[in-house]
Amino acid sequence: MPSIQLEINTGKLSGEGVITAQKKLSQLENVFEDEATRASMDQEQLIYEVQAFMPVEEGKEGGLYFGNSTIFPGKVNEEYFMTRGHFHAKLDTAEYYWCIQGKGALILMDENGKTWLEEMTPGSVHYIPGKIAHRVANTGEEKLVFNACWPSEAGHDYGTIEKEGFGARLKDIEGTPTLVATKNE
Ligand code: PAN
Ligand code: ZN
Repeated sequence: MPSIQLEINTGKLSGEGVITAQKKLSQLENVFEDEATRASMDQEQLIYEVQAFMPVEEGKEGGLYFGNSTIFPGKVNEEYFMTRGHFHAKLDTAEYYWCIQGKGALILMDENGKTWLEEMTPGSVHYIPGKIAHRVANTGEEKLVFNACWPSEAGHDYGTIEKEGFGARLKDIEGTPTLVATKNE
């Protein structure tokens, strides 16, 4: 079994089998409410980076995956840089997130569209129950770094969020991160 290293101060993973993927603004079409502003910004801007260690085949039951996500600071108009967000494809599978560095919000949504958030600060631990969509926004001035652990059978359903979105968006309203309900809620 390969072994990996977690850099304790930065949450970064290294070792055999760790994969890294980056999301630039160019890859996040229609993720932010103000698509015209997103399209007018620097498309090379890195929004987030994800590392994952997946020691068993994807979809296999009983295994666990381990990840590190870094979201860079910034906004598209009033909306903070954030992940795409997803339900798990095997809907009733849970996940842990824990914050290493920075300041942010874990945005959660149930199947009825009810949307709420948990604040992320270094050391905060977040249990995301099954059937709950999850997305993270960086509300601070520095990088937001968190680790995650999720079941190998979970998979990712991005399509539902692409089609229906979350019930609310996290915006900087006069300097305060505020959940603003979307029209289709
Ligand atoms: C995380 C997320 C990661 C990136 O590892 O996949 O933070 O967010 P998106 O996948 O929504 O782009 C996780 O929740 N895994 O299940
Ligand atoms: Zn997940």
